[in-house]
Amino acid sequence: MRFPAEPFKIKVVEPLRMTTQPEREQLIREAGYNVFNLPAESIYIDLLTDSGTAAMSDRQWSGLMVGDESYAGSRSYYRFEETVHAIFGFKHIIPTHQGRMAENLLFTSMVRPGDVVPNNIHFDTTRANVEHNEGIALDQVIDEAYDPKAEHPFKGNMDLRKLAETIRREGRERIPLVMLTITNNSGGGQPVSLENIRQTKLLLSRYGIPLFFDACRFAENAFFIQEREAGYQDKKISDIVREIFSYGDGCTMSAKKDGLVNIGGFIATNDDQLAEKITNLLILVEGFPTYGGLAGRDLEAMAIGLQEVLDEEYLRFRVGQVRYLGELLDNAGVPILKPIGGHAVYLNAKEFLPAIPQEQFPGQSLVVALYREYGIRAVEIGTLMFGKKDPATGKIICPELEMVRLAIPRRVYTNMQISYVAESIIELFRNRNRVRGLKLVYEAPVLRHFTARLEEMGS
Ligand code: PM9
Repeated sequence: MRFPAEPFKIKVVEPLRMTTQPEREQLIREAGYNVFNLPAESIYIDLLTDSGTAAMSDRQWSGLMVGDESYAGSRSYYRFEETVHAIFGFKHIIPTHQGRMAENLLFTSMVRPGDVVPNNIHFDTTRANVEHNEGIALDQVIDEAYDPKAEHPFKGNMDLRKLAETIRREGRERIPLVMLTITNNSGGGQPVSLENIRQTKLLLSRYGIPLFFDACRFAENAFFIQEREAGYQDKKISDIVREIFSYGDGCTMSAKKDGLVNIGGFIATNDDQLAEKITNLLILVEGFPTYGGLAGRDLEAMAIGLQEVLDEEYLRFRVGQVRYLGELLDNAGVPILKPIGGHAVYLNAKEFLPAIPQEQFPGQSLVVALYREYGIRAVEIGTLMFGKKDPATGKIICPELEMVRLAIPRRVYTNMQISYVAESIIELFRNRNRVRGLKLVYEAPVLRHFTARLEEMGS
């Protein structure tokens, strides 16, 4: 079967309220045309993020009931530690409440001012945590990643020539670690091949530089390796995962993605000294090492989720559902980023709304139209998120890519709801001349997209 049907049945339902177009018209105006300001109850299909939005299984919910809430030495911690060790193979497992705390502890322990941290592409929180420690976050992904039409099977790959040149230029002493984000979220949820991981490790071993994974979507990355990389078609996902991490010295993890939980994360490392440093910091800012800012029940749910995510039926459905949405849109001529990634479909807003100049936020205009017309919430990754004012001229400097991300929560929406999303976008594409541009009326000095307020042009 090309697009697998749901490998689960629904035991608990959460009713969705259908709002009317006039209601949404008023709500989006009151929200300053920023979907972060909308009440979630007014949304029919919420594709803002795939992070912390998964539906837990009956096994995970029953795990919550047997969570051990002891302050120290909790049974749930040992179960969690054993599971993470079995899946990833690392020696020290340190729980955190989510991914960015793992990044904060890792970089605080490893990065000194002026250090350089290469990655395929840093996710926002990774970059911010490197910079918070006065380090320089460098993106070294292959060039194809920046071409929305390039059909590379492993578009998240590290460019080894760029990385080798960085090491030569900066010197080993200024590079405390290199990261690989699997899958590469900021480049469209694109995977990294095992060959590229192996070669990255080989290069770094020559200089003794540690390799860490940003492992949020590790199982989806392993699925793409099984599907696309020669020699891996008959390998089990769990074996592919073990091989990926065998080339790493550690990882950070936001379990809100491939951990199938609503909160949780961890750092893993083989380095005894680093683990000790991180653990001492953890006690200061998160909690005792056997709970790390989580409840015992969260550790139980995370341990079960990390096992469930390796199920091949689940992964075939998961990646298949994202692909289903992408192909429905592509077949109708809607411009999307290719190939379709593991957790999201990205609309190319520049091509979707060619009549709206980039200074008038075509990505955000598309996001607004999707909510107002159909009750769908997506997120802009374009001029509102990354555009900057030139201090000399006052003109907006626009990013190269103007995208809208439709991130699919795990096990939450049925294929029928996904069809509704596709049909809505196709209809909007046919009526795209009606969509109006936007202008900014308020922006915060940093991360402006979260709180910005806008108005429609000509209003
Ligand atoms: N990613 C996403 O929507 C959550 C919100 S971001 C403001 O894609 C990677 C590759 C991520 C990621 C979160 C984090 C941080 C690290 N790396 O949200 O702190 O995609 O658990 O994880 C979001 P936490």
